Amino acid sequence: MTQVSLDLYKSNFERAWCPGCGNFGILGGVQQALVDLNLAPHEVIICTGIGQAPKLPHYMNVNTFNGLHGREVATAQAIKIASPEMKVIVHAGDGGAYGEGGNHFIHGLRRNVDITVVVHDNHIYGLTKGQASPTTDAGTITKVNPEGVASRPMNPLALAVSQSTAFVAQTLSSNTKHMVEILKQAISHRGFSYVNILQPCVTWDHVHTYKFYNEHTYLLDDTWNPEDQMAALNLVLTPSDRIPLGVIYRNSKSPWDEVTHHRTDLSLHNIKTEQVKNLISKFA
Ligand SMILES: Cc1ncc(C[n+]2csc(CCOP(=O)(O)OP(=O)(O)O)c2C)c(N)n1
Ligand code: SF4
Ligand SMILES: [Mg+2]
Repeated sequence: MTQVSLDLYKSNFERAWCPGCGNFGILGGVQQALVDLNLAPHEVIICTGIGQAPKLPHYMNVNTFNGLHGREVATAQAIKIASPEMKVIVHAGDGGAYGEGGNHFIHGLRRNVDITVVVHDNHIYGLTKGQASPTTDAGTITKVNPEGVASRPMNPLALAVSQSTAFVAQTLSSNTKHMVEILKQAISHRGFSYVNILQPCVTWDHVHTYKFYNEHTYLLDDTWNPEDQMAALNLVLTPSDRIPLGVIYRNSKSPWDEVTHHRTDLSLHNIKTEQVKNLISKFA
């Protein structure tokens, strides 16, 4: 099989992101990961909702389903079940994934359909001009929180580890090498793979800057065992000003298609075929 080239994924659409936005790095990273995995654009579909992060597939040559804000995990699961041969990837913002789509995210973690969910965590609602999202730090002042955000931020990594999610990782939009490696592992892993990408929003968030991440992040090294769930939970629950990057937790539990296949020998495709045959027989 010939090697897929980066040019296949390139598009000429104008990119409506602020200069310096972390989304540029993520766009380059996901394209490189798909090329490294030798996946052609027709084998991949990226599902998104609304936001700055969800614009990503508009700027590359790939199949896209752009649906409602926060509903991207639901559509991605349906597409994967109907088209198991496709690589199905979600790109969502922290607002869409953890706020408006929080319910889909939680149940996606435990349902374990074989999709990859990439969250561009910029700790803010970027598109709608800087309101607090579920991951905004308590005390942050925004236009709608003049006295500071009162709620504590959500801990989505801890949530994912606690639900025995198949693959849980964190990376940084400006560390291309690390991000590409993590995305490749996530896309290749069977089951629900979740990657939280720390992404500076240079317009609305003046705390989580490139400098901040350079000073506060560190790479998990070879001594880290991502199969130790309790250690992973301890890592992401323990308050620290040092932020880990790497595969935090993974397991090889049977994904949804294997579990359901064991329960019935009627695959979705067979059901569809039977229904079509019945319909045809009515009109024959
Ligand atoms: C159900 C619903 N709620 C709210 C909105 C308005 N809305 C669109 S994008 C957005 C915030 C996007 O923030 P995030 O998901 O973090 O993505 P970012 O723009 O930061 O990448 C909101 C509140 C909407 N379109 N639909
Ligand atoms: S508002 Fe923030 S997230 Fe949106 S394009 Fe600008 S820098 Fe990026
Ligand atoms: Mg956001």
